[in-house]
Amino acid sequence: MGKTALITGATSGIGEATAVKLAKHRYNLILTGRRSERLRQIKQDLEAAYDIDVQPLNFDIRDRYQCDAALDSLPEDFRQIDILINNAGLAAGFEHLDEGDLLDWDRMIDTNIKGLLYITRKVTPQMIERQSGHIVNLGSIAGSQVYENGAVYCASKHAVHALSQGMRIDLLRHGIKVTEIRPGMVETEFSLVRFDGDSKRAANVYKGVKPLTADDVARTIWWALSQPAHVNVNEVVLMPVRQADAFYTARKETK
Ligand code: NDP
Ligand code: 8X3
Repeated sequence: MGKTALITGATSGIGEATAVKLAKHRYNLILTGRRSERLRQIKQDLEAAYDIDVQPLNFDIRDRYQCDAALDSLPEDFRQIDILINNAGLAAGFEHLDEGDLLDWDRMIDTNIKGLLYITRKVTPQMIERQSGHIVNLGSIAGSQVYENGAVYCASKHAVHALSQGMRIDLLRHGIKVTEIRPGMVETEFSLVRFDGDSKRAANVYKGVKPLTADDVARTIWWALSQPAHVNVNEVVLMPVRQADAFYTARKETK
């Protein structure tokens, strides 16, 4: 029986790229997300290309009962989860706090913080039982910097930063590794979601700069996962060359 990784938010972007990377390294995969057709297609593609089994789990991570039911439904062969990639997340909206949409705030807090907690709470007991496992959380540079119009998203990633440190401390005595991956701008569906499908506004985010790709992040996740047993990568901050941090980006002139 090979090793198994659970990746939340595997229907696009970083989660999907990480699924491909781990499939290449012969991990069986549990892939989650709300878009069931995409999960079905990814399962089909990965099982055809690699000698692995993929178990799709179609649920909304904001709902703790759906999280429990989905994980409880796993077949016996998928119950030992060696790697958990807490990736599902989003930014919704881009305005000053006094004009923010409360539904957007709920979406971000419920997905990025509470969803991550629900899944982690469900998966860690069996890692503790085996005294082994590796949890990778998708943080962000927004986990230590706050920019205008992004207060709630940044707060949610500050929470991921705090939770990553807390998990590392609480799981230390069980030999469970915890890594936080904290990228700058990555071109995925992230900006399209943030701007509610406005592709022009989304494209503007990356104007004049070559952003990271989802595969760049997946490669970094694999690097952290493939260290020797006694080595833990606590965190990685990964940036496009022309972006220094949340505030300084050197954009090339474009027509
Ligand atoms: P994408 O929008 O491409 O992917 C987001 C994934 O999260 C999708 O698979 C989506 O699946 C899933 N997701 C969102 N909401 C829910 C939900 N309620 N229930 C279940 N799954 C959900 O964005 P990225 O790949 O860029 O984002 C992945 C992570 O990386 C996020 O945590 C993001 O904050 C972080 N990040 C992104 C950066 C960037 O610039 N792109 C930079 C730094 C961090 P579905 O819609 O099918 O449910
Ligand atoms: C996503 C990167 O800079 O848009 O976490 O917050 S940023």
